[in-house]
Amino acid sequence: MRIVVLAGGIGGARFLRGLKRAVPDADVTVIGNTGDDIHLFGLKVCPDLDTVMYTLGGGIDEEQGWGRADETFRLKEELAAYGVGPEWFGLGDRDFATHIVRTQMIGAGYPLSAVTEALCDRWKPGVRLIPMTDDRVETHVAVEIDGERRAVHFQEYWVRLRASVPAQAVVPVGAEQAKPAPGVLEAIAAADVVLFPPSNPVVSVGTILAVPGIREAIAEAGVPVVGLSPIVGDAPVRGMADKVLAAVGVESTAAAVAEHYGSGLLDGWLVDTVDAGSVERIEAAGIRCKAVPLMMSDLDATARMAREALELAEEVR
Ligand code: GDP
Ligand code: FO1
Ligand code: CA
Repeated sequence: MRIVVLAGGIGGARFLRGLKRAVPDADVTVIGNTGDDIHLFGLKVCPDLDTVMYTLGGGIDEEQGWGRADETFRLKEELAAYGVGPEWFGLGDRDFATHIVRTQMIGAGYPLSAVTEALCDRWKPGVRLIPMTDDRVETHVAVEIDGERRAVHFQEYWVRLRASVPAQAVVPVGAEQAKPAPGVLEAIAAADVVLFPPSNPVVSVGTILAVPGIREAIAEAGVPVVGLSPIVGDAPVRGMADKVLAAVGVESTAAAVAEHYGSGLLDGWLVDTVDAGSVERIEAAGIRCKAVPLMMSDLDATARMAREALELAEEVR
């Protein structure tokens, strides 16, 4: 079975681990979000691609969900001693190596998709990981600070400001001009099913869908498209997705997120059992819906979620 998954970082990566456990023989292509990418110290950092690569490759800091296990921060300390920041972004020594290799290869002329493939030669994530685009896309968030409206990089909004100021708009800068990376449209066209893991609907899945051609390819593939809600009990399970949902005028409920994607894109939607009361509303919007446990508390529970998603896909096929 050929499965295409549109993934952000932690939510996407953890779901993929369960999917691989549920269907070990499946041919999984992951289209990764690169809107979170940031250039720091002359290096290109791709948090969501790395989170997927490290999580599936066994290198992730399990508790934190991002960055490397067994990490140290000597380099960051030395940079800080020179007064060189930003001090609010924690790049570890092991992680730095990934960004150095990536930046060096990009400097030598390789596109990000080829670089990601090369990095995955080491990590062997067991899926094909393709960035949504080889072009530069950077999510910016419009905020008002001290009465002044300005746009900050997504990482500054998320990590430095901890989404503590209201987001007025979320803009994937460069997305309109971006082209899907080689293999993206081909994988979608060849897929048996497309899954939206419980990733952030705005700054993860939404950014991938903002690359012209991707949304259209999914709609035209004519295969079941099934998503899992990242919102459980009217709040994100972790992180601050409610803040960016508010910026696009969507309330933080499993039903509102399903309607935001819409029946033109989604065929099926899984909500958590605590949100069973919203199944009727979602089905009324033309999206087949089922309530099942959606907490990725361990690998078995996550594998059950993946099986439920694939079963729902069969029901709507
Ligand atoms: P990020 O790029 O690291 O923010 O990760 P993603 O965009 O892939 O996923 C973030 C989303 O995952 C958040 O909105 C969380 O609510 C959601 N999430 C995290 N853990 C769980 C879980 O156990 N169950 C569900 N349903 N959602 C989760
Ligand atoms: N998240 C944080 O909350 N603080 C950090 O210092 C931080 C550093 C970092 C470094 C590399 C990386 O791949 C991810 C990192 N993250 C950090 C996570 C990441 O910025 C965000 O959680 C996601 O991009 C949000 O979607
Ligand atoms: Ca992310």
